[in-house]
Amino acid sequence: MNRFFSVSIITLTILLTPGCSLIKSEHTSGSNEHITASTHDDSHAMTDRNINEGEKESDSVTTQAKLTIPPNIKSQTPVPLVIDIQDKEGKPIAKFQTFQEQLMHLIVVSEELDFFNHIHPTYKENGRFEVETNFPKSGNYTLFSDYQPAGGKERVSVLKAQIPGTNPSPAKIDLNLAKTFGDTKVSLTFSQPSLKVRQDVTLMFDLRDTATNQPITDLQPYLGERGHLVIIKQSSPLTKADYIHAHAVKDSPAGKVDFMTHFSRPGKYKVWGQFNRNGKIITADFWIDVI
Ligand SMILES: [Cu+2]
Repeated sequence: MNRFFSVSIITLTILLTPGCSLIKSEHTSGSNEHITASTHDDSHAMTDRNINEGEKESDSVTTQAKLTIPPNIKSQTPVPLVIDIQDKEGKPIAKFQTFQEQLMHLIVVSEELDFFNHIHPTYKENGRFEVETNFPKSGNYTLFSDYQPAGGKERVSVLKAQIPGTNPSPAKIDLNLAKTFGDTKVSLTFSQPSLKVRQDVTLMFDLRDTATNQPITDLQPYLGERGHLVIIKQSSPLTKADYIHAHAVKDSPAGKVDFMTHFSRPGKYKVWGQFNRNGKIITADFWIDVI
């Protein structure tokens, strides 16, 4: 453990209630000059009714995720990440439930949302998960760690890492909804003429083979579903409230994958749809505007 140190942020995640999450962030100070974590406070005011409604006693456990990475990390070099899931007192949470075929889903994004990585840390023991990732450039990164303690609900803890160097320029926002990703042409349409807050909306992905322009016929389940969609609101700094993981609608015609979701705040959002074409994962990313 000597050459490891803790990145200076611990996020306490309390009670994920459906459609509404309550987060308490606790910040400890870091001592390393090469990596710091930005502080943020994404506490939400919620009523007692929301907190208690439908919550079982067994799920009232507060969990926190702690990220440990080696000092002097560089961009474009594999970085070993250690994520410890603990209760409020810092005792390891030892048992997790598999959901979407994994014990933990980890989404790593750059603060500008131009980099996205969806990886699955390996569970060691005593609440510890390990994985390697690559940070492509200097700047701030947010890691959304998605896990489900045994007997509890799915939780998302937010972790931060910083790669030293020049600050990257802000993302260029391209609202084009049709793009080609290798041998797949992907276009995105919506159930409504425009995406409005506080409405249930369906995001519809149409996947065609680049060579034939016909709907793809080799779509396989990816992590047990027709596709996965991660949606993150453009914000600085990024917080738990900016993260949405949408589930694919079960039935849709060949070459089409639909996701239902809901936006509570207006703004620019980046979406990453992930699909399995015969073992090859396609990540189709788009910017969308919610009014
Ligand atoms: Cu995953």
